Amino acid sequence: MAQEVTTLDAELEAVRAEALRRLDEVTSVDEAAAWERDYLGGKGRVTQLLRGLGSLPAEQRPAAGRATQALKAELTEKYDDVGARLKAAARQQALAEDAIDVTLPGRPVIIGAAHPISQMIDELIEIFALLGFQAVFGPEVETGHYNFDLLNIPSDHPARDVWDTIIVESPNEEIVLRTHTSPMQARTMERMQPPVRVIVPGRSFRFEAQDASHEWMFTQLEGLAVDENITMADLKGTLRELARQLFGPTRRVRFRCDFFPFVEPGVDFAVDCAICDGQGCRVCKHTGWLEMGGAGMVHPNVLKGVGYDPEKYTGFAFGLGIERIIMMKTGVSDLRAFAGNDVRFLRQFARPIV
Ligand code: FA5
Repeated sequence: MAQEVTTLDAELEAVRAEALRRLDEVTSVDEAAAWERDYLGGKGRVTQLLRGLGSLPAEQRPAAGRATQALKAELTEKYDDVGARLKAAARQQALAEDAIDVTLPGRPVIIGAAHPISQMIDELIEIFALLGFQAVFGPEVETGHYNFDLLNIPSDHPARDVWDTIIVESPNEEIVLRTHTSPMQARTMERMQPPVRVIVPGRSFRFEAQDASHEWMFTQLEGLAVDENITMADLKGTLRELARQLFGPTRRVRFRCDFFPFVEPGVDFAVDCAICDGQGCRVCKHTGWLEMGGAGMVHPNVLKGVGYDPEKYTGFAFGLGIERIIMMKTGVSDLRAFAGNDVRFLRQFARPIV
């Protein structure tokens, strides 16, 4: 009997010594969990000893039970101490790794910006809103009917060849990429009765060789005003005001005769160069003038074509190149840069978003 107790005491002491030695070697939360499994878990050494108590003679069980429970309590306490210490150390380390150095400079935030053409369209819309014009938008893929016929350019008219048209294949109808924003003249007049005052910003397309001032895709701004008693003086006043708003209050505007089938009379209009004050420079090609676009009084045939009475109503129209305006304002010398998607170029025009 005494033999068995002695054996159990020796075993308890052996388990204790081994457990404490191994606990001393534990350096991580994972290792501590493994230690607990080995000694205190369901199949752990101390649990096995407790289960074995039942096989002892009844009179020995109380003392053996107390001794084994005492071991369990001691090991549990030691394990809790070590576990708490390791958890605290792990948390400290995680905090140290996640620490933010608030004295470091912030990372720059790259914010997108509107394309210079979009910015100019916005500016033009604002200028014309003050002059009583409303902005409308139209399709970039057009029928020959709107792009030509209703603009007094019938299919046998030689002027139809002037616009180098990109034709979209279609067996039944002539479909083109609009060569200018002028088709929106007829589309607008078909939809509304005078007084009409609209501008139409938008892309236009021509089958044209590209160079520093020509692109196959470019942006125009169309203008149209139709009412009773509209005269050439209204056209000139409107374009002069546009030039001053864009380039400064002292700018002068020049009108010279030109031909467009949908206006009569037709003019081209230019503004004196704001960069050299009309003295002649690289941007104005030493002429002192910058060409802005074409204009004129709406041709009576165009008014008739949309059902307006040309005896009652008159109107003016103009069309200008938006890239060219930006070039005049900024001195950019190659129009191809606008569609080139080089962010270094585009970034120069970025305005803070407010
Ligand atoms: C027209 O397109 C007429 N629809 C303008 C018009 C409207 C006249 C209403 C009368 C009444 P034009 O082909 O000249 O006209 O083009 C007008 C402007 O568009 C030009 O002055 C130029 O600034 C711009 N433009 C024309 N072709 C190109 C091109 N290939 N690349 C860049 N800009 C162009």
